[in-house]
Amino acid sequence: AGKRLRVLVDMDGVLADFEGGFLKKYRARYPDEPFINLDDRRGFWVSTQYGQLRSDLCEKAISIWQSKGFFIDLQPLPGGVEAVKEMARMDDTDVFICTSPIKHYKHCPYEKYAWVEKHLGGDFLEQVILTRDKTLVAGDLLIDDKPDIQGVEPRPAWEHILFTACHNQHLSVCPSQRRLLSWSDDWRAILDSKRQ
Ligand code: BVP
Repeated sequence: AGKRLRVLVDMDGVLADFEGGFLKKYRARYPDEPFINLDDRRGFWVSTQYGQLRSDLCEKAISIWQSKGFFIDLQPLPGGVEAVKEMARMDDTDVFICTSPIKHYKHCPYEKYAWVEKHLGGDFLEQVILTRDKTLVAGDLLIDDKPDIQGVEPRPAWEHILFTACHNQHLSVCPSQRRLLSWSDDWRAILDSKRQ
Protein backbone atom coordinates (compact mmCIF):
# COMPACT_ATOMS: atom_id res chain seq x y z
CA ALA A 1 0.00 0.00 0.00
CA GLY A 2 1.29 3.47 -0.88
CA LYS A 3 1.35 6.41 1.46
CA ARG A 4 -1.78 8.42 2.14
CA LEU A 5 -2.70 11.34 -0.09
CA ARG A 6 -3.41 14.64 1.65
CA VAL A 7 -5.67 17.10 -0.17
CA LEU A 8 -6.22 20.67 1.01
CA VAL A 9 -9.38 22.30 -0.33
CA ASP A 10 -9.98 26.05 -0.13
CA MET A 11 -13.40 27.32 0.93
CA ASP A 12 -14.22 30.76 -0.57
CA GLY A 13 -14.52 30.50 -4.35
CA VAL A 14 -14.04 26.71 -4.32
CA LEU A 15 -16.68 25.29 -1.96
CA ALA A 16 -18.61 28.45 -1.04
CA ASP A 17 -19.83 31.07 -3.52
CA PHE A 18 -18.06 34.15 -2.12
CA GLU A 19 -18.36 36.18 -5.35
CA GLY A 20 -22.07 35.48 -5.86
CA GLY A 21 -22.86 36.04 -2.20
CA PHE A 22 -20.91 39.30 -2.20
CA LEU A 23 -22.63 40.72 -5.29
CA LYS A 24 -26.10 39.84 -4.04
CA LYS A 25 -25.60 41.47 -0.63
CA TYR A 26 -23.69 44.47 -2.05
CA ARG A 27 -26.51 45.27 -4.47
CA ALA A 28 -29.14 44.84 -1.74
CA ARG A 29 -27.27 47.17 0.64
CA TYR A 30 -26.11 49.71 -1.96
CA PRO A 31 -28.82 49.62 -4.65
CA ASP A 32 -27.86 53.02 -6.09
CA GLU A 33 -24.11 52.38 -6.34
CA PRO A 34 -22.29 50.93 -9.36
CA PHE A 35 -21.27 47.29 -9.21
CA ILE A 36 -19.13 44.82 -11.17
CA ASN A 37 -20.82 41.93 -12.95
CA LEU A 38 -19.17 38.58 -12.27
CA ASP A 39 -18.17 38.34 -15.96
CA ASP A 40 -16.23 41.59 -15.54
CA ARG A 41 -14.37 40.59 -12.36
CA ARG A 42 -10.59 40.70 -12.69
CA GLY A 43 -8.06 40.09 -9.95
CA PHE A 44 -8.51 38.11 -6.72
CA TRP A 45 -9.33 41.09 -4.51
CA VAL A 46 -12.92 42.27 -4.86
CA SER A 47 -12.13 45.35 -2.76
CA THR A 48 -9.30 46.40 -5.10
CA GLN A 49 -11.47 46.29 -8.22
CA TYR A 50 -14.32 48.15 -6.48
CA GLY A 51 -11.79 50.74 -5.30
CA GLN A 52 -10.66 51.21 -8.90
CA LEU A 53 -14.30 51.75 -9.96
CA ARG A 54 -14.62 54.53 -7.36
CA SER A 55 -12.36 54.93 -4.36
CA ASP A 56 -15.12 54.94 -1.71
CA LEU A 57 -16.50 51.64 -3.01
CA CYS A 58 -13.51 49.76 -1.56
CA GLU A 59 -14.72 50.23 2.01
CA LYS A 60 -18.33 49.62 0.99
CA ALA A 61 -17.28 46.26 -0.45
CA ILE A 62 -15.33 45.40 2.69
CA SER A 63 -18.39 46.22 4.83
CA ILE A 64 -20.28 43.41 3.09
CA TRP A 65 -18.04 40.50 4.12
CA GLN A 66 -17.43 42.01 7.55
CA SER A 67 -21.18 41.84 8.28
CA LYS A 68 -22.76 39.19 10.46
CA GLY A 69 -24.25 36.43 8.35
CA PHE A 70 -22.11 36.95 5.25
CA PHE A 71 -20.02 33.77 5.44
CA ILE A 72 -22.70 31.43 6.81
CA ASP A 73 -25.15 32.52 4.10
CA LEU A 74 -22.78 31.65 1.21
CA GLN A 75 -24.29 29.07 -1.15
CA PRO A 76 -22.28 25.95 -1.92
CA LEU A 77 -20.70 25.97 -5.39
CA PRO A 78 -22.05 23.21 -7.66
CA GLY A 79 -20.64 19.77 -6.87
CA GLY A 80 -18.13 20.93 -4.25
CA VAL A 81 -19.70 19.47 -1.14
CA GLU A 82 -20.34 16.17 -2.92
CA ALA A 83 -16.75 16.02 -4.23
CA VAL A 84 -15.24 16.66 -0.81
CA LYS A 85 -17.47 14.04 0.81
CA GLU A 86 -16.48 11.53 -1.89
CA MET A 87 -12.78 12.35 -1.46
CA ALA A 88 -13.06 11.81 2.28
CA ARG A 89 -14.51 8.33 1.68
CA MET A 90 -11.69 7.31 -0.67
CA ASP A 91 -9.06 4.86 0.53
CA ASP A 92 -5.74 6.35 1.69
CA THR A 93 -7.01 9.91 1.33
CA ASP A 94 -7.14 12.71 3.90
CA VAL A 95 -9.06 15.88 3.06
CA PHE A 96 -8.71 19.18 4.89
CA ILE A 97 -10.56 22.43 4.37
CA CYS A 98 -7.84 25.10 4.29
CA THR A 99 -9.19 28.64 4.46
CA SER A 100 -7.96 32.11 5.38
CA PRO A 101 -10.26 34.08 7.69
CA ILE A 102 -10.50 37.85 7.35
CA LYS A 103 -8.79 39.82 10.11
CA HIS A 104 -12.13 41.32 11.18
CA TYR A 105 -12.68 38.23 13.36
CA LYS A 106 -16.06 38.99 14.97
CA HIS A 107 -18.11 36.71 12.68
CA CYS A 108 -15.94 35.09 10.01
CA PRO A 109 -14.11 32.28 11.87
CA TYR A 110 -17.28 31.23 13.73
CA GLU A 111 -19.33 31.25 10.54
CA LYS A 112 -16.72 29.27 8.61
CA TYR A 113 -16.98 26.45 11.18
CA ALA A 114 -20.79 26.76 11.13
CA TRP A 115 -20.78 26.52 7.30
CA VAL A 116 -18.73 23.32 7.40
CA GLU A 117 -21.03 21.81 10.04
CA LYS A 118 -24.12 22.80 8.03
CA HIS A 119 -22.96 21.54 4.64
CA LEU A 120 -20.42 18.80 5.41
CA GLY A 121 -21.50 17.67 8.86
CA GLY A 122 -20.14 17.97 12.38
CA ASP A 123 -17.56 15.22 11.87
CA PHE A 124 -15.91 17.40 9.22
CA LEU A 125 -15.05 20.11 11.79
CA GLU A 126 -12.03 17.90 12.56
CA GLN A 127 -10.73 18.70 9.06
CA VAL A 128 -10.84 22.51 9.25
CA ILE A 129 -7.59 24.49 9.04
CA LEU A 130 -7.90 28.26 9.49
CA THR A 131 -4.68 30.01 8.56
CA ARG A 132 -3.53 33.22 6.95
CA ASP A 133 -0.46 31.39 5.64
CA LYS A 134 -1.22 28.26 3.60
CA THR A 135 2.47 27.75 2.70
CA LEU A 136 3.01 26.40 6.24
CA VAL A 137 0.47 23.63 5.74
CA ALA A 138 1.91 20.40 4.35
CA GLY A 139 -0.16 18.54 1.77
CA ASP A 140 0.12 16.91 -1.65
CA LEU A 141 -2.47 19.16 -3.31
CA LEU A 142 -4.01 22.55 -2.60
CA ILE A 143 -7.14 23.25 -4.65
CA ASP A 144 -7.55 27.04 -4.51
CA ASP A 145 -8.89 29.84 -6.74
CA LYS A 146 -6.23 32.36 -5.67
CA PRO A 147 -3.58 32.52 -8.42
CA ASP A 148 -0.65 33.51 -6.19
CA ILE A 149 -0.44 31.74 -2.85
CA GLN A 150 2.49 33.03 -0.87
CA GLY A 151 3.73 33.03 2.68
CA VAL A 152 6.85 32.57 4.77
CA GLU A 153 7.64 29.10 3.34
CA PRO A 154 9.26 29.56 -0.08
CA ARG A 155 8.86 25.88 -1.02
CA PRO A 156 5.39 24.71 0.05
CA ALA A 157 4.85 20.93 0.09
CA TRP A 158 1.70 21.06 -2.03
CA GLU A 159 1.09 21.43 -5.74
CA HIS A 160 -1.37 24.28 -6.22
CA ILE A 161 -4.28 23.37 -8.49
CA LEU A 162 -5.91 26.62 -9.65
CA PHE A 163 -9.69 26.33 -9.32
CA THR A 164 -11.33 28.42 -12.00
CA ALA A 165 -13.37 31.40 -10.78
CA CYS A 166 -14.79 34.53 -12.44
CA HIS A 167 -11.76 36.57 -11.37
CA ASN A 168 -9.09 34.16 -12.71
CA GLN A 169 -10.72 32.60 -15.79
CA HIS A 170 -8.97 34.95 -18.24
CA LEU A 171 -5.58 34.70 -16.54
CA SER A 172 -2.85 32.96 -18.46
CA VAL A 173 -0.97 31.13 -15.76
CA CYS A 174 2.35 29.43 -16.30
CA PRO A 175 1.97 26.18 -18.30
CA SER A 176 3.10 24.01 -15.38
CA GLN A 177 0.15 25.18 -13.28
CA ARG A 178 -2.77 22.78 -13.51
CA ARG A 179 -6.36 23.94 -13.33
CA LEU A 180 -9.59 22.44 -12.12
CA LEU A 181 -12.27 24.13 -14.25
CA SER A 182 -15.11 23.25 -11.87
CA TRP A 183 -16.18 20.30 -9.70
CA SER A 184 -17.52 18.69 -12.92
CA ASP A 185 -13.92 18.60 -14.15
CA ASP A 186 -11.81 15.47 -13.51
CA TRP A 187 -10.63 16.05 -9.93
CA ARG A 188 -10.30 12.27 -9.42
CA ALA A 189 -7.59 12.14 -12.15
CA ILE A 190 -5.70 14.97 -10.44
CA LEU A 191 -5.75 13.07 -7.14
CA ASP A 192 -4.69 9.85 -8.88
CA SER A 193 -1.75 11.65 -10.52
CA LYS A 194 -0.32 12.34 -7.07
CA ARG A 195 -0.72 8.84 -5.64
CA GLN A 196 2.37 6.66 -5.26
O1 BVP B 1 -11.84 35.20 3.99
C1 BVP B 1 -11.60 35.31 2.60
C2 BVP B 1 -12.27 36.52 2.09
C3 BVP B 1 -11.18 37.54 2.07
O2 BVP B 1 -9.95 36.89 2.00
C4 BVP B 1 -10.12 35.54 2.35
C5 BVP B 1 -9.58 34.72 1.22
O3 BVP B 1 -9.35 33.47 1.73
P1 BVP B 1 -8.85 32.27 0.80
O4 BVP B 1 -9.90 32.07 -0.26
O5 BVP B 1 -7.51 32.66 0.24
O6 BVP B 1 -8.78 31.12 1.77
N1 BVP B 1 -11.21 38.51 0.99
C6 BVP B 1 -10.86 39.75 1.32
C7 BVP B 1 -10.86 40.73 0.38
C8 BVP B 1 -10.45 42.09 0.69
C9 BVP B 1 -9.98 42.42 1.88
BR1 BVP B 1 -9.47 44.18 2.19
C10 BVP B 1 -11.24 40.42 -0.95
O7 BVP B 1 -11.29 41.30 -1.83
N2 BVP B 1 -11.55 39.17 -1.25
C11 BVP B 1 -11.51 38.20 -0.31
O8 BVP B 1 -11.78 37.04 -0.65
